Amino acid sequence: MYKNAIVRKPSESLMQGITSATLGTPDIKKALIQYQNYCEALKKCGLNLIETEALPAYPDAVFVEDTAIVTEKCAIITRPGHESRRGEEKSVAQTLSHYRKLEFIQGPATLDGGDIMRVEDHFYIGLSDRTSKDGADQLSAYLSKYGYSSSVIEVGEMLHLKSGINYVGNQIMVVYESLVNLAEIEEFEKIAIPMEESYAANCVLINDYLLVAKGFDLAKKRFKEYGFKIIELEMSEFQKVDGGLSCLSLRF
Ligand code: CIR
Repeated sequence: MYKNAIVRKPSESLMQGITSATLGTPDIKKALIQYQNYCEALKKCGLNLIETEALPAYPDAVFVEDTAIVTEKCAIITRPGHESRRGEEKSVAQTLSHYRKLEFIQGPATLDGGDIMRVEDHFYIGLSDRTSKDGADQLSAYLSKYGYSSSVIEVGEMLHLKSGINYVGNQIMVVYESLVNLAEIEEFEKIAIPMEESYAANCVLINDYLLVAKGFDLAKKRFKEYGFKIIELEMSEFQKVDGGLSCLSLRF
């Protein structure tokens, strides 16, 4: 069970966030409402919210998930893969130091939390434009020091591993339809998300609830068939800067 979540209020600079999408510029007023609803959903899941201060100098700082990997025994502070995001991790480290022993990914290696997917005591590490082989090796060494195993997956075209593959408990993965036959996850049952709804693959199981992006009816139907208790959240303003549901918090 998760108890806590670190979140960060978006600032106006979100409009300058890194993006590959062509959905327009985020509207900060709407983004703040969506963020508030997200925070309410985390509370409904039973989490204590730890809100860190907005960081206007970092347009993508709202996506706190990328800055740390938190386990029961330690927190590993990342070195974000995109230069404009380097520095966001400092205030998260400060916050996490009250809860966990800290370890740090050392440069020039890079690693984004969005590339790290936990399945029980095993961690899948996505190798991507953001997460280097050296970053993956460092994380793997830290994890093994604390008794966790890990393995790597090539991320390919996606921004992050969890853009398209998410573990939702009970040996079930939510994946892009195009990834159902991926060898590294062959032992799992799959909920395949059609490519026209690919954004919905980034969902997150928090205690009793599955948080899913609003507006993806095929995906929603599939989640319901599996019996998940769903909380739907409008994510339009974060989607405009390539951010998904999992990226908006660090759960531990
Ligand atoms: C970025 O490109 O870094 C941000 N615009 C989006 C980060 C999304 N984070 C995530 O998927 N964990």
